[in-house]
Amino acid sequence: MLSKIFLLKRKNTLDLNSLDIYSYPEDIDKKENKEIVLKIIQGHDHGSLEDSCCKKNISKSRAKTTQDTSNPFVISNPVSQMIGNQNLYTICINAEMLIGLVFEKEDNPYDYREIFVDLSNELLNIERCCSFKDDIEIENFLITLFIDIKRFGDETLEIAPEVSLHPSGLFTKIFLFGIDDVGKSSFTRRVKTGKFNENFFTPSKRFNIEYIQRQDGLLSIWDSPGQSTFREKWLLGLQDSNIIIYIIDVANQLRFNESKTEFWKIYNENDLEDIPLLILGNKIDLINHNNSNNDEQVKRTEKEIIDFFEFDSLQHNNWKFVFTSVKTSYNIEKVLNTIFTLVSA
Ligand SMILES: Nc1nc2c(ncn2[C@@H]2O[C@H](COP(=O)(O)OP(=O)(O)OP(=O)(O)O)[C@@H](O)[C@H]2O)c(=O)[nH]1
Ligand SMILES: [Mg+2]
Repeated sequence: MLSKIFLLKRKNTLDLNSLDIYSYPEDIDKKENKEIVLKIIQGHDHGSLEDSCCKKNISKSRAKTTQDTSNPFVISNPVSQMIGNQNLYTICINAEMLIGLVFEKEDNPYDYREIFVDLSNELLNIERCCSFKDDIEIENFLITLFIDIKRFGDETLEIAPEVSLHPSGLFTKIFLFGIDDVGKSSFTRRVKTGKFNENFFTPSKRFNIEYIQRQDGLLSIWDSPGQSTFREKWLLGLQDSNIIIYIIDVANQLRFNESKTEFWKIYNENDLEDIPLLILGNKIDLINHNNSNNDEQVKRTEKEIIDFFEFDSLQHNNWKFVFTSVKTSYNIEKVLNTIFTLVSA
């Protein structure tokens, strides 16, 4: 389990005794022992934080990007180090700073290789959340990186062995997509844990893969990130799916157009006719229906949504629309049964 994150940054001098040190949630070395810090820097690819660790990559990147400044931060490959009893994993940024993760002794830092590099790149070069000029900005960046990597470790790594150890019955890969904020991660959590929390989830930044053993077989839910910058990753998760689930937030009509465009973009660009499709109209609890003729209103709303999204024009004979509320659990069990019905049809 990840226990700490730290950042070592050269001040404006080449003197390694004069570094800015940030760490979260605790100091990397309570005794402020400079020796350890120097050993960490030395241990990173025999680096000195002056030139060696990623200078080569920087010059390559500068040569390539004289007009293109899209990736101002060059991120080196992570290096695993054991210093004393500290299990460390460090990357070098722009040959002037090191970011380090501190793990429990029994952890394998290489499990975190991809997430460490991808997330650092995402935060620094896509979201551009930190320019390293301001202490608060640096601290916020470190906390975000720490929380996201820890979440990956807690959720993905602990769950992964279940698949190889206990697969039984039918295996179904579910690709869950939809624009941001519609409830994909909440749905996945509800199915996995039975829980719902109004403000639990931050927007997803990568695929969150959950395995759920049901009587009818093992489900693998690929909960995708819905924000526009991440939608190009959808195609990666779509491969080899047994069913695709598209989620709409029925209470947010202002975003129906955007949701419709994104759905048809994926549908038209890929051969999806043969894959079962389940469309969920989520957050039905937020629509105020008059109790006396609830059923009729629900049917009318369903028709309006299907008309608006033009789902009737799908070249598909194996699709269904179901209203859900992840919040109240309305139709969640029905969705799970429908998944098995559609997949085995
Ligand atoms: N009222 C209501 N709120 C819901 C429901 N499902 C999810 N929410 C809320 O909607 C918000 C967004 O939910 P998420 O599950 O994070 O949405 P997401 O689709 O994973 O969003 P991205 O990860 O950004 O793509 C959260 O505040 C949830 O609590 C629902 O059925 N009813
Ligand atoms: Mg999400």
